[in-house]
Amino acid sequence: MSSYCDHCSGAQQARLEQLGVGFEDIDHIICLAGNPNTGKSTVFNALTGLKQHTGNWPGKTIERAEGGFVYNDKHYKIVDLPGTYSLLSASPDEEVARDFILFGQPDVTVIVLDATRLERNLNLALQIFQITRRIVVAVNFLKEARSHNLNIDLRNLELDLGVPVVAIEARDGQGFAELLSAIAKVCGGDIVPNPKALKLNIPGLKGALNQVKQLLAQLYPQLEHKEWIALRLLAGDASVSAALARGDLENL
Ligand SMILES: Nc1nc2c(ncn2[C@@H]2O[C@H](COP(=O)(O)OP(=O)(O)OP(=O)(O)O)[C@@H](O)[C@H]2O)c(=O)[nH]1
Ligand SMILES: [Mg+2]
Repeated sequence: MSSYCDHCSGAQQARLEQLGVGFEDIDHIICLAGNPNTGKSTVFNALTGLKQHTGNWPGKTIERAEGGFVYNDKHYKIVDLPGTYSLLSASPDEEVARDFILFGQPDVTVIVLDATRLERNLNLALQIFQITRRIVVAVNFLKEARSHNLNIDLRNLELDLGVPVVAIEARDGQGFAELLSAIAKVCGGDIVPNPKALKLNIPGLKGALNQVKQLLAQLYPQLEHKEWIALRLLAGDASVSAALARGDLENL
């Protein structure tokens, strides 16, 4: 497999214009996901400037921040998701992040990782891999990691994950040209990420999954992401079954 960073090294100089939301003709919607305190909002602020819109997520007291920017003549809307450790439990933050990645139809989900806590951060990343393939990983806090003698081999990480991986120093504004280039390439189909899925070698799981998927297809023909939802139902995920029963997942 070729390295996505080969593409990134030829990154065009970012021609970044910052716009508030509300402009027409958005070409792409992207979102920022990751554990708490990985630098998502720092990236968001750097890309959107001060022209951003904040409000609450519908029906929740969780802040929703979205903004816009133009990169290489394409208009992007970017949504800053709440930081979460997982997408699996019923906390409102996790519900917001999960539902947006599932149903907000982002063209790219940028997963911001903290290099000093890579293993814990990858837990969430692998959960996102189960939902969408359109992923760019941005590794932040690399300087801090180095100062703790943690040397992260980004090229191998990229090969292992199967998605573009870029290094950023969000607070210093470094790495954004490469990040924007990777986002644009995934949006435009020049890079097709191939996220490595967890192998589910559990006897009988495949058959059970197919049965639940068939049932879902009968009951909720419009429902997207049936495989992921079936998997969560089999895992006994109370929040997903409640959302399904309420019709929330179907209507999103
Ligand atoms: N040293 C260093 N600090 C950073 C960097 N990027 C962000 N920070 C700091 O890390 C802290 C958290 O950054 P945020 O951007 O708020 O993180 P977040 O991911 O939005 O956090 P939540 O919204 O709580 O999930 C802030 O104090 C930032 O200034 C970086 O590249 N280097
Ligand atoms: Mg934030």
